[in-house]
Amino acid sequence: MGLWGFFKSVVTAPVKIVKKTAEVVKAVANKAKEVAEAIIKCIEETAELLAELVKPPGIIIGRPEEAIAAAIRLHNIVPSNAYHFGFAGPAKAGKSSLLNSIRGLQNFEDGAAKALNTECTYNVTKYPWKEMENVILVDLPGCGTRQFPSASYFINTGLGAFECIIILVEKTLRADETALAKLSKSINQPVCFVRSKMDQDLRDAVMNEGQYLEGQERSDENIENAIRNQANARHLTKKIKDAFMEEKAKNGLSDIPVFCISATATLLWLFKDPSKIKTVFEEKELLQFMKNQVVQNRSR
Ligand SMILES: Nc1nc2c(ncn2[C@@H]2O[C@H](COP(=O)(O)OP(=O)(O)OP(=O)(O)O)[C@@H](O)[C@H]2O)c(=O)[nH]1
Ligand SMILES: [Mg+2]
Repeated sequence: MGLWGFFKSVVTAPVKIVKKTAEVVKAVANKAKEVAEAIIKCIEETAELLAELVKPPGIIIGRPEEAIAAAIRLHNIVPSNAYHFGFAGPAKAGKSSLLNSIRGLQNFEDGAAKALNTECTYNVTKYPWKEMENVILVDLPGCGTRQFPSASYFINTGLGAFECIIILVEKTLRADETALAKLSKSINQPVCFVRSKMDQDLRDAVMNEGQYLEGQERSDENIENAIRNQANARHLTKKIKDAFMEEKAKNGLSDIPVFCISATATLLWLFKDPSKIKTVFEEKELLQFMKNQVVQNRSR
């Protein structure tokens, strides 16, 4: 069965999200083989996630009633009616941008969550994922600010009500994020760390640190080639991930996954025009994680 046939068989209502698949596959086919294959895997993972999300939600398994009752009151949501994915973490780590990218929106577009260097998210806001009414992406303010101190962030933002929490992290894992993850774990809530902006890191590594250019002239062409090189993206991802693994282990959080991704350079274009993707990071793994939580933690 071809890719298009595969989509058709697993996705019905939200098919628009992947409706341009035939053109997409053609565009992808023109890219370097390794990147093209990785993009196709991301698209497949998206289709599988969507196929799970079109099913009626059912009940969340294993979450203590009392732990989420207050949070449900706070958000006026009923978890058995919808899947809610919460995007939490420190200020400016890329929460709103990731949410927008998954919705296929650039930060400046109508309907996108505000995500600018100069503008912060101050309220908990729910966004539907495309036309799927039962899938809500929840944009949260940054934690550890004067308005949202870390100690009360989990309770005050009602994080316990959500399907799972995606904690965006900055360059290193800090006490605020580890505390959030521990609270989430304590109520059997799935949680993961996401290190976004990997496109920026790869660009910085090449342009400012001279990495991945060994023995080559620093010409614009060589720099651009190094940024478009999947082996370099893979190498940098491993390096950053290894550092996080160590931090997680020190904090007793080895079981919580970390995904290194680029929201604006990969996920956004995956949902808009995959031919624009330069390299992939761990976007497929993040989508896979979201799917697995829905499969494992719902009684349907
Ligand atoms: N290059 C690049 N820039 C990104 C990425 N994700 C976010 N940014 C930029 O980082 C800045 C902050 O992103 P936001 O999405 O507003 O971060 P936030 O965590 O929602 O911020 P607050 O709501 O204020 O806490 C913006 O200028 C984004 O354009 C990414 O994956 N790649
Ligand atoms: Mg924000």
